[in-house]
Amino acid sequence: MKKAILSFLCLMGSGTFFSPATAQSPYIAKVVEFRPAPGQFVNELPEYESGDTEETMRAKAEEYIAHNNKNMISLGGYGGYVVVAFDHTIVDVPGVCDFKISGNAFYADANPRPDAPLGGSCEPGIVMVAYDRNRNGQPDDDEWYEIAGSEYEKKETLKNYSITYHRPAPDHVATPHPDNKFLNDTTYIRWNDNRGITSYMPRNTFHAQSYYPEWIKDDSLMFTGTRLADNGIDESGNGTYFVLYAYGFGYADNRPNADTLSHIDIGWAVDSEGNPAHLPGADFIKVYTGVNQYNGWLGECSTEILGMEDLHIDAVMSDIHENKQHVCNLYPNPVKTHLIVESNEACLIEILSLAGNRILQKKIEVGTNRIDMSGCPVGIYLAKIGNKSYKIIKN
Ligand SMILES: [Ca+2]
Ligand SMILES: [Ca+2]
Ligand SMILES: [Ca+2]
Repeated sequence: MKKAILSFLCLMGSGTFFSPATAQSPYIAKVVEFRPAPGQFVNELPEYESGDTEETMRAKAEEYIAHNNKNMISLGGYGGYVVVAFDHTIVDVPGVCDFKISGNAFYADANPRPDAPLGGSCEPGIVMVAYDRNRNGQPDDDEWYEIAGSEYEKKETLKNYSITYHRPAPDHVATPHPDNKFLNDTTYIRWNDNRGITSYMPRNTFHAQSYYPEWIKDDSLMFTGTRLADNGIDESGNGTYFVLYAYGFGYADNRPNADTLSHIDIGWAVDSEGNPAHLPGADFIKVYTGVNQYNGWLGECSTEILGMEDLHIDAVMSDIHENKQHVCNLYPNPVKTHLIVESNEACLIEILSLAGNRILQKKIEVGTNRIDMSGCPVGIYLAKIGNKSYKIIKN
């Protein structure tokens, strides 16, 4: 008996253990950084008040979108971004989407023809993920990986696009549009990009507040990233009716929240060379407005965010193989009947009781394996796969 306890303690010492799933929240725990580009909803969503700083605006953005609060923040024009953190690592369960981002995208036609392009107000944001490799809870030295959505490989998608916006001078004089009564300043926010273009974000009559983030002290703001092709089309031909079309998948605020095409798979993450990142999961998510387009009276394309959600809070990040050799995921936790084991390697799994007794031993294959635990009493078990062990809760 002594020997059994001793070997169990050794197992405890060498294993990787996880808190019960109930301790974790599926929603955003923290806004790490909020830096919108200029835009017609900036200084309103969230509201800027005199004296606000980068920190107080970060806290306001957090109050808006963390913990399923579901208030809306706007990232402004191209490049504006928000970085959020969760209270756990969102596990990349192989082959399925792992989290969703809620925005305010909608289709103009609620019942479109099956063959019709889906459009309305779709304002796609590029999604990036980071895994907290040094486990310090901060997105510091951790590499960011882009979610390669449906447009990633297209030639119209610009990589390493940079834009700089300039705060209007205090003595700035507005230039109203000669024909469009809704645009009261066509030279409002000057911007230039790294493709040699200089242009302006106009001001419209619907939003009278400053469009440049008031709490930012710098007189210019630079953003760099991937730029998607323009998705807005003036269907009227006379500037009265713009439709902003949805891209396929892999973007924020691009598909209505109820559409599963708004869900994101961490498995789509790629490094800066476009190679699959093979992350065990994501601790931090960044979203930035991915289109640089001004759609007449509708204003600039701006990604909006209401919240994010881990789609499988019970998934267990069981094994973190930095060498990318053996990847294994176990879920759900707690287990009701079957433990699901996704493995990229054929190997043995052993289930042990807390007393160290072997309950079962089974060979698992590459892919999805279902381990029947319906005959096991409620309690805590250890799954041993290769030289790693994982805590399993059976209820
Ligand atoms: Ca996945
Ligand atoms: Ca870190
Ligand atoms: Ca939007």
